[in-house]
Amino acid sequence: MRIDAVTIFPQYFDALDISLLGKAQENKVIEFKAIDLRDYTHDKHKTVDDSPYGGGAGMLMKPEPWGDALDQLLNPDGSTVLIFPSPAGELFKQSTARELANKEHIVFACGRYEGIDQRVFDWAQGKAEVRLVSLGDYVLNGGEVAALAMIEAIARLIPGVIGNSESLIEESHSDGLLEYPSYTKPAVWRDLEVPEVLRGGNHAEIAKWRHEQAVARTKAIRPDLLP
Ligand code: JDK
Repeated sequence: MRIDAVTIFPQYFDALDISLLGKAQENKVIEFKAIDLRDYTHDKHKTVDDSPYGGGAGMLMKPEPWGDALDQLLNPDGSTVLIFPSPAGELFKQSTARELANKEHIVFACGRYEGIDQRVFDWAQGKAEVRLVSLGDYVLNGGEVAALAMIEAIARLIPGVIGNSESLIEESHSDGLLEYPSYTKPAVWRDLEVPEVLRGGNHAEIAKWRHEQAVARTKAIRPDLLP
């Protein structure tokens, strides 16, 4: 899988060289590149923004640098998935990550200011599979942090990125419930004991207890996740 990110702040994506994703890049399991949008400007000041037609507060991103950058990046056969992180997009979910983990090439177009000229989205339709995707219902300063979170959620589903694939199998059996509580040694810490059932070694009983805990937590904290 190849992932590109177009941005005026490529340094954000240095974080992808750390830990499991860094290892996955070294092993050529994933290939990641951050592209500086300013490399596709043609004026002395490398301008990427301008004021909005019709008025209003703030600045917008000009279409020309986006067009020139994406001309270079999108597969000519239309097979690239082009993701615009946006507070106005579809919500990014685990199911979105699963779907995107099967793609050969994803480009994240990371806007700044108040966003990007609408014609960039309109032009890209037909040249790629275009998706506006929101990380959640809050406003960030740009698309970079949202893209980083999505990249991490997608990449960890690719075989060979996470060492312990049993972790992923267990996740897939969690039925969309919140996690059950987990414990490690010591058995007693600051007068707090690890629940007896987990120390008994009865695996059927442990599985039942964990499921009950997950359901109770979900009911209390995220009832919207229950059927
Ligand atoms: C990409 C720019 C910042 C965008 C205007 C008016 C009410 C705000 C600032 N999940 C998520 N949250 N935020 C993003 C995201 C923000 C971005 C960009 C992604 C590019 N910004 C920005 C829009 C406004 N808008 C209506 C909400 C202000 C993704």
